[in-house]
Amino acid sequence: MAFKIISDSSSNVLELSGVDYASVPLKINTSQAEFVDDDKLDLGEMLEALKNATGKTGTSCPNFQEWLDAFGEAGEVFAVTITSKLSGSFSAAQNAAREYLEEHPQRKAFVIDSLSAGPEMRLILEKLRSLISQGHPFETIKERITEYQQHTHTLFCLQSLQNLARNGRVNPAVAKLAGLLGIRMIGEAREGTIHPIHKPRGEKKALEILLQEMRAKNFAGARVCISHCFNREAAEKLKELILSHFPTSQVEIEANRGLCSFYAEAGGLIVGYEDAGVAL
Ligand code: X90
Repeated sequence: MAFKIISDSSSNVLELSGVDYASVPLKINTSQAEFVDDDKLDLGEMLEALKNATGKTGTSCPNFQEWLDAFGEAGEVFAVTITSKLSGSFSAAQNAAREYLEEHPQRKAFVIDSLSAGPEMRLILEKLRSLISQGHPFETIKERITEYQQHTHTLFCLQSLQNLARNGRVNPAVAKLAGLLGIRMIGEAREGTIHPIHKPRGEKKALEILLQEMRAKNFAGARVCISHCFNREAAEKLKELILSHFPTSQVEIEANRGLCSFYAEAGGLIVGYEDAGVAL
C-alpha cells in the first residue's frame, strides 16, 4: 500500500521530495485578517500586518476535517503534529485518524506528537521518509520513529516572547525580560512545553549557550536543523560555531513559515538536533 506523510505547518516543511507528502496549514489571525500558513503566505506582509494590528492576534490549528482531507486515499499514513501540550492539532489529527480507520479498516495511520515545533519536526519527517525508502513495513517504522524521537531535541533563542505570553503559551513573567537591553530567552522543549533556561545578553553569548546546551544533551556531531525568523545571519553564525567544534555535523538552515514566525518572532532561532544516541 502507498505511504503518505503529513504534517501541520508548524514543521516549516511545505514540500518533501521523493514521497507523497501534504502540509496542513495552521492559521494566524488578527482582528482584520487571516493568514493561512501555506506556500502562498507572504511572511513580510504577515509580520507587517501583525505590527499594525489593533486588538487580539492569535493562531488556530487545523480541524478534524482538514486533517481528514489530507489523509485522502493513502493506504498508510504517518502524521506529525506540533506538540499536543500547546495546540489542539494532535487531538484533531488523532480524531481524523480514528475516522479514517473506521471507514477503511484495511488502512493504517499513526499520528506522532512531536512534543515540539519547527525544525525537530523536519528531522522526524525526513527520518520517516528514509525509513519508508528503506522498505520497512508500517509497524517497524512506527517503532523506529518512536525510538528516534528519544534522540531528537529542540532549543530556541528568542528576542521577544510577547506573542507566546499573550496567547497563554508561556508565563508573562518569563516573557517580560526578553527584548530588553539585548536580552534573549534561551529555552528548550521539555515534555512538549516551553521551558526557559537562560537569559543571556547579546548574540555571541546566546550562540555559545545554545551549543553548550546541545552538548549537555549529548550532541556529538549529528544532524542539526536551525530555523530562523528574518535572522539568517545568526543562524549562519551558529552553524559555523557548531561546525568548528563538530566538523562532521550536518547543519541545515531554513526560514520559519507563518506559525513559527508568529511565535518565535523577528530575530528568533529554533534549533532541532539529534543526540549521539541516534546512531546506536
Ligand atoms: O494551535 C495553535 O494555534 C498553535 C499554538 C502553538 C503554540 C506554540 C508554538 C511555539 C513555536 C517556539 C519555539 C519552539 C518551542 C518548542 C515547543 C515545545 C515556536
